[in-house]
Amino acid sequence: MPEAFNGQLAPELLRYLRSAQRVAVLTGAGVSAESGVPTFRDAMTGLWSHYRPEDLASPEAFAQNPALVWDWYAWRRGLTEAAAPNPGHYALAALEQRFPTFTLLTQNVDSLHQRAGSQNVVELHGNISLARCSNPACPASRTPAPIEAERSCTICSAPLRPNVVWFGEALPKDALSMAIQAAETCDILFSIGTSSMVYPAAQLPDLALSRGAVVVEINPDQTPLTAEATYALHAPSGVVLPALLAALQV
Ligand code: BV8
Repeated sequence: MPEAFNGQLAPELLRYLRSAQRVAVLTGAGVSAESGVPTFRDAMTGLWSHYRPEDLASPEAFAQNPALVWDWYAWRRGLTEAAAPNPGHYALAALEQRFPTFTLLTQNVDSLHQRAGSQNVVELHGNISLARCSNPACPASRTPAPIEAERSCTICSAPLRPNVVWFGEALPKDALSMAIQAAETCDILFSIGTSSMVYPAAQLPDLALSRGAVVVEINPDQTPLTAEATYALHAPSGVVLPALLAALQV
C-alpha cells in the first residue's frame, strides 16, 4: 500500500533498500523543478502559454515551422544552462555509489544529472544541448545546438534539429533496451518527478512490478502509478532523496 512521506521513511523500505543489489531510477521533469527548470507541462508559461508542448515537440511542428521550434528549444536550453543541479540530483549521484548496480533512466533532456556527478545515465528522450542533422541518412555526428539562425547541416545542408525524441518518434534503441533490461532485473525501481503519462517510459515501473521488484514513487502529486506503487512518497524529490541518503548512512 502507498505510504505518505511524513518525514519518516518506512523502516521496511529502508531495510529492503539496504539489502538491494540492483537499483533502477526513472526520472522526469519534476526532479529538475527545484532547479528552477519548468516541468514539461508547466514549460508553457509566459511566451509559450498559447502552445501545447505536443504541438512543438513533434516532427510535424518542426516541418511546419522549424524557426518556431528552434526558438522554443533555444529558450528552454537557456533555462537549463542557467540552472544548477539541486539536492535531489546530488543525492542520486551519491546513491549511485552505494549499490553494485545503479541505472539512472531519465526522460529529462537538461544534463542536470550528469552535472551533479551521476555516471550511469541513460537519456531516454535525448539532450537539449545537442543538435543533429534531420536527414537520417546523413553521416554527420551530433553537434552542439546552434545559437545563431544558421541551422543547416554542413555535410548535406538538410536542416539541423534538436537532438531530442519528439512525440511519434521512436526512442533510441540502445537507451530503450538498457531501460527495459534495468526495469526487468532490478530489486527496486524509483519513479521520481514524472507524471507517468508519456510512453514507453511510463511502462517501466509496471515492468519492474511484474518482475516482483519494489516500486517507490516520489512525487508531491498523484499520478497513474501512485495506486500501484509499493510506496508513494508525496514530497519533493529535493527533500526525499537527501533524507533517503542520510537514512542509509546511519
Ligand atoms: C513513441 C523530449 C512510437 C522532447 C518528450 C503507448 C506506447 C508507445 C507510445 C505511446 C503510447 N501511448 C501514447 C503514445 C504516444 C506518445 C505518448 O506517450 N503520448 C502521451 C502524451 C500519451 N509517446 C511517444 O510519442 C513516444 N514515441 O512511442 O513512438 C514509435 C515506435 C517505433 C517507431 C516510431 C514510433 C515518444 C515520447 C517522447 C516525447 N518526448 N520529451 C522535449 O523535452 O522537448 S516527452 C516529455 O514528457 C519530456 O521528455 C518529459 O520528460 C516527458 C514526461 O513528462 P514528465 O517528465 O513526467 O514531466 P511532467 O511535466 O509531465 O510531470 C512532472 C511531474 O513532476 C509531475 O507529476 C509533478 O507533480 C512532479 N513534480 C513537480 N515538482 C516536483 C515533482 N516531483 C518531485 N519533486 C518535485 N519537486
